[in-house]
Amino acid sequence: RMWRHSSEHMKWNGTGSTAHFQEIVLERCYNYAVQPELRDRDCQKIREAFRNAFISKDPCSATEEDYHPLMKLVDLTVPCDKTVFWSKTKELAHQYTKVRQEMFTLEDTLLGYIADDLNWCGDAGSNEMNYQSCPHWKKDCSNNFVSVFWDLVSKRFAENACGVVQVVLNGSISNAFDRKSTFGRVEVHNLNPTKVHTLQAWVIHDLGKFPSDSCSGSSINDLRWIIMQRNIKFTCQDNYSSGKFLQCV
Ligand code: 2NF
Repeated sequence: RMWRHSSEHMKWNGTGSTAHFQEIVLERCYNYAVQPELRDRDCQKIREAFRNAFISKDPCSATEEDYHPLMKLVDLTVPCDKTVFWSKTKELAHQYTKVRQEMFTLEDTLLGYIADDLNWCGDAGSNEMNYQSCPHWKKDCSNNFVSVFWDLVSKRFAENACGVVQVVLNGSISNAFDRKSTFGRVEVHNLNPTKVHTLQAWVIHDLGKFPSDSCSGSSINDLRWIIMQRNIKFTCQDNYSSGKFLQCV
């Protein structure tokens, strides 16, 4: 019976929930200090709302509504001109906002900070998390709780952006702009043209062996076209190495 129980928990192709998920969520919530104005947050409530979003539910039937109680507790707003999106450049974008402390990636907001690099899922008919396996977003189901979470918080983060917003893109891959990425699929389409004046793209060329894409390449032209169709100004800078980007910008 024990054996059967554990094999049922190995049914998915993705990594299981992060060990000590509840404790990590609580600890990160208490430790978060990037936006000190959020000091009145109720971390116990946040942890509980996060857990209630997915616990005892079919891990392949996540919806945005599951996260609404959590979203009500946590503000994803950053000051105008301070938003930084990224795609295939996570580490560099985080180094950048560490140097420029007034700039924010999603992971510099409370909810992004809490959830970054964590994995979570439960099971219908159980009030435990599944630490053995969780649905893989490609091999099992796209409407898993982790993917739905990142799509939703990325959407809210983009909707809240204003002024001049930045995106850090990887010029060492053939499609620096990828329509299927979260940036291309969610964030670009949820910028509010009445609030966002300009999207400023940085195409960084030394994140792999060879420069493969640039501001004049076809993927960035796709992005330029989508942004201009949405009545937002587009600017692009390339010939930046990551070192020069971190120093000069
Ligand atoms: O984990 C995060 N912190 C995260 C995940 C997804 C999206 C952050 N985001 C937000 C950030 F704010 C960025 O502005 O979206 C932007 C980055 O997403 P991207 O998809 O454009 O960039 P990638 O480098 O391609 O992916 C980022 C990470 O998310 C995973 C992917 O494997 C990588 O680890 N990822 C992408 N799409 C999905 C998905 N549908 C996904 N994981 C699960 N389901």
